[in-house]
Amino acid sequence: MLLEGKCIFGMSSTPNTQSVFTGKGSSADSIEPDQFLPVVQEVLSSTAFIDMHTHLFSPALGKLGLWGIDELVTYHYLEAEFFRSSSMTPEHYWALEKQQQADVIWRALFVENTPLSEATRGVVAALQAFGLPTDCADLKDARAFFAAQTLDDHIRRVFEMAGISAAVMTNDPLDPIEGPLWMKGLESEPRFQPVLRLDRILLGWSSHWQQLAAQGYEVDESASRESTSELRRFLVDWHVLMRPVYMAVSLPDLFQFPEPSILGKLLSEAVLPTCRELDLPLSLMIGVRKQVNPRIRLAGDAVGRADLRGLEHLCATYPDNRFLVSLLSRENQHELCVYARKFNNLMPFGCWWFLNNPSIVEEITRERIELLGTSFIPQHSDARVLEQVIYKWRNTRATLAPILSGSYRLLCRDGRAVRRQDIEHDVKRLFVSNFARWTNQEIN
Ligand code: RAT
Ligand code: ZN
Repeated sequence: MLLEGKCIFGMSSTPNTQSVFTGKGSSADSIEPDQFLPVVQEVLSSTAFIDMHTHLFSPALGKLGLWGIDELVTYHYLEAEFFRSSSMTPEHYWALEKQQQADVIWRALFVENTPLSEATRGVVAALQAFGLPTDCADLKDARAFFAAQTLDDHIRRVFEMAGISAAVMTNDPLDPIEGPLWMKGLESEPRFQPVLRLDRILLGWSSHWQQLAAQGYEVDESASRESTSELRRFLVDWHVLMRPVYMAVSLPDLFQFPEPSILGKLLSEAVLPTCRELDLPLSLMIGVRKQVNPRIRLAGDAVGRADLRGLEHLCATYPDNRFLVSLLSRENQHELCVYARKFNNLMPFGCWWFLNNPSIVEEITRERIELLGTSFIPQHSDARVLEQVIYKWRNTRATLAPILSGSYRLLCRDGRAVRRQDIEHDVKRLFVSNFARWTNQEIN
């Protein structure tokens, strides 16, 4: 039993009721249990995190980088909710201009209804963070505010408000807008770390191999042996252009490995060996069921439970590859922790997309701490619009604080004192150094 304010063994059946703290926990600087929550909150808010998966873009990538109120309100998470609260058809909605789309969503979700969902509350929180009204009939004031910002200062301010030092991007070399910008050569921007995203290549080879061919790589539709060695050359060349911190792909719930498919071949013969050669981790985001409702476009993807034997095979067969793994199905989360206990080349990360709600984040994070200690990465924002990092990271900190302090209370009850530096070490490991170590980045 935990005695309030005192970190001692209090079990009546325990013969020795004296403090049994030894080693690093025995000093006078140990924290009283009733102080765990405020200290954890303080450490969480004063630690700058690395946001290890977003869809944000550095200013050098121009209009790809989304920010401001119209983008916030037309986030695809909100579009999905809009069609539940409005009779407007998707076809009608897509024919509107961006500002008109934002206006109809604002009216349906924020004026005619109370914005209670996680995604709608996020917009409210972002407005409030800038001192903007949160219950206006229209978006006039918010538009005026964002129009008055200069992007570079705004990014600095937003990162500071979100408590992040860097955002990791998602960069597709075959994106028709993005690819040519990289080919011209882009200055590196430490606040935005590149990632070589491989979805078009790995999942859409039959309609994208021609793009590689046009860039001078000798590839063919059947992904012959020569093609896979040319794909390796392509990846190495793009590594030189982008300097990515990892390679990534989002995979369906039905993903299997090994399998006699183009995906299986490209993974085993090109991507995995190149990741080893370049010493880069591969991020696998598994469980998406693409376009179950194509009428609502980006909002039309769903989730399916995956069979993780493919992941087991990858971790077991390629011990020299490192895998960052996020799974979309809630039902897969416990298995992921178990696999992470078996394979130290597997780093679970984030509570992705439909999982990024406090109730589910809480459940998953508790489970991960209980099974993995601090050897995982609790969250990424997946932000698509710059200001989203403000609310997403605020919510993560708010959800994590009681979970972490609860873990310290249990540890304390079991006989180990906890000091502020222990908490600082743990928070840094979870939100900075696990990722930095995995991606070979120096941290101070
Ligand atoms: O969360 C999202 O915004 C999804 O649409 C996906 O982009 C997902 O995060 C991904 O990276 O594929
Ligand atoms: Zn994403």
